[in-house]
Amino acid sequence: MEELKKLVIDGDNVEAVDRIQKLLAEGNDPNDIVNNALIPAMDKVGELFQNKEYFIPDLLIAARAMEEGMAFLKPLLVKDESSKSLGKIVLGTVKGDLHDIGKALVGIILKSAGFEVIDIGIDVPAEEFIEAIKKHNPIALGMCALLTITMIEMEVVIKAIKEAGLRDNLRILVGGAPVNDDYAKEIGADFYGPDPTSAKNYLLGII
Ligand code: B12
Repeated sequence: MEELKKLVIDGDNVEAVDRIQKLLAEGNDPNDIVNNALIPAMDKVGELFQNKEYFIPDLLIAARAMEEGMAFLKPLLVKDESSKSLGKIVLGTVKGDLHDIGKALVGIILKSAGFEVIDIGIDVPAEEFIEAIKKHNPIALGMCALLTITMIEMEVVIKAIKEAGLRDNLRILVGGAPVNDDYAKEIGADFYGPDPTSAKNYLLGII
């Protein structure tokens, strides 16, 4: 696990996927690989970036290694999609924000729990959230923001949802590193989750 973590930090995507294959062959659980190696690796990358030891290209190549690792593990984390859906969830990262990894992980875990996940991507403006809610009629919306300057978009989206008359039957979940419980309450979201499992448990509790 430590080796895999280092490979992701170094951005060595080829070796990282190779190491994941070895860990799986040794009998490791795919969830443990995500939680004990991939996520801590990105935390370390963030720390290096903050300390100015890493720059944008370093972030990008580490993110690529993380994404390729996740793409490899995804089929093992997601349950048989033919089973009946527990409900639709629309997921997106707010306008101005290009961070994809955390949201994608939330999507994988919710899918594996049996929800139908409609991931509408990154840099999503309020109008596109509204369109997706109208089109898919989900039981919940999950919004992600990783930047302090983009988290305010979550409030914009919630206001637009209210104005469009779509708030009543919709649970709104928010997450991402700068977001917390107080902020979620302040903007009128229903739930703040620090990780995908808390979101999954919340949703399982409301259906
Ligand atoms: C990888 C990364 C990037 C990559 C993203 C690639 C990609 N495809 O996603 C790239 C290089 C593009 C990038 C760009 C930038 N980044 Co950046 N990035 C990161 C980094 C290192 C890791 C983020 C990550 O993927 N973490 C791993 C995932 C699994 O964790 P997560 O996203 O937090 O998600 C978890 C939870 O939060 C939760 N969750 C997430 N979403 C949701 C949603 C719901 C509904 C729920 C319930 C839960 C939930 O579950 C997830 C799994 O546990 C972080 C540092 C960090 N430690 O967060 C900086 C960081 C977020 N970036 C930062 C910055 C400053 C930038 C840039 C502005 C840099 C620049 N000068 O250009 C740009 C902004 C671009 C933009 N407009 O968005 C800062 C933000 C500071 C701030 N507070 O505003 C950070 C914190 C780095 C730092 N320490 O300074 N970045």
